Amino acid sequence: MQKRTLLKTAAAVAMLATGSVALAQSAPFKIGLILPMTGQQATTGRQIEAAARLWIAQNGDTVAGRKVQLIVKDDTSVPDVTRRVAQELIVNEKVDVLAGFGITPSALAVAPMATQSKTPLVVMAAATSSITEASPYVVRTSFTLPQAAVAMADWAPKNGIKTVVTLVTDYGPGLDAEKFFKSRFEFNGGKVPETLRVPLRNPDFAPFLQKVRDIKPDALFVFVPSGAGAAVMKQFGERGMDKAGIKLIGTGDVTDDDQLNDMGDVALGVVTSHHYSAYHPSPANKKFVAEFQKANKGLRPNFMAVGGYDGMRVIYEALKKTGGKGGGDALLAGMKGQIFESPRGPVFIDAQTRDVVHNIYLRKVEKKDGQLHNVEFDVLKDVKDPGKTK
Ligand code: VNL
Repeated sequence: MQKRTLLKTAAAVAMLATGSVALAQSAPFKIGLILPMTGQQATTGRQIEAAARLWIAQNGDTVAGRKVQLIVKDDTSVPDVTRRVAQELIVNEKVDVLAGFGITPSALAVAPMATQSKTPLVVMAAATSSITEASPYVVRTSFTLPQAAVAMADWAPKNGIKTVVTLVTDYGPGLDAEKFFKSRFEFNGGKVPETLRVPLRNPDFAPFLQKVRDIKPDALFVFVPSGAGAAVMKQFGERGMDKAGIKLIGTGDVTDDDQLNDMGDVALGVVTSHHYSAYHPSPANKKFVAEFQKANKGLRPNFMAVGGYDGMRVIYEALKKTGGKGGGDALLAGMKGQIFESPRGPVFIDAQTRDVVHNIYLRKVEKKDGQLHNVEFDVLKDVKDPGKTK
């Protein structure tokens, strides 16, 4: 009798010690990945899903003994749909983490639900500065528009650009880009005679570009979300803006690697500021690009892919730190302060702001081996979001 009890106790102790075994048999760790898989922002969804799947292929689908399950949901980049999908994922699927978020309005729509349910929300794409302040459960692995825009506003006046017209998409990230570019550029002695805003849905750039032609500034500064850059570039060329002596500058969203190679020679020489180029010369990036392309019929990864890939790392590392247990607050604590080498370069998740700190590169579009690339020529190290009020 005594012996049997002892054996039972020993078995129970062994079970506890190998908690990972018990956890592997328990519910999977669910990541609800909400992305625009169809509609105007579909390239962002495609890039991030491909990157998340690459991360899992490279790192396995078990973390600290816990099986990881990725649940991808299409929100068509309509915030009401994002909200509904997030609700389903939280209530029915009981996801451990929410991730993705192609555009700012989608991230903002779900932030209060993350707070209420204590679910970490990993923003992999959206880039308006204020998103991280919308909930203490938001962690960001993409970038912020102020990070990129300020770098361009410092570079331009040192390179013969004294007057600039800004052209941005009329919502969160565009307004951040306009505000931070303009104020820093004017502080540096530059002039901004006009600020133009185009709608997010079905933009027609032609009338705006005509206006820019008439004003004839040294340069046009552009922010459009990933996926819209090729249309801007095409019309910029068709209207002979470059031949009229107007330079195109902007944040790297306009020379997005997803589309850059098909933009044609009009893109040659365009200078942008951004955190990621597929041409970044580090070994880590070369490996990332090669394996991404191999898994996706030659598709070149863009900055969205890197936001997704790094987001998966942040989730995996946090889960590891909890020994596979998870839990909203424990995961969040494990995400804060992470430091790692990303394909973009060194990355730090600021524990105070939960926002990404990384290098911002100045890049020029050049032809390399017959392909158009954003070739980095200067770097600002460890740039924090200049948009934070706290
Ligand atoms: C956002 C910012 C979206 C930058 C983007 O592409 C982008 C956003 C879809 O915050 O909505 O390139």
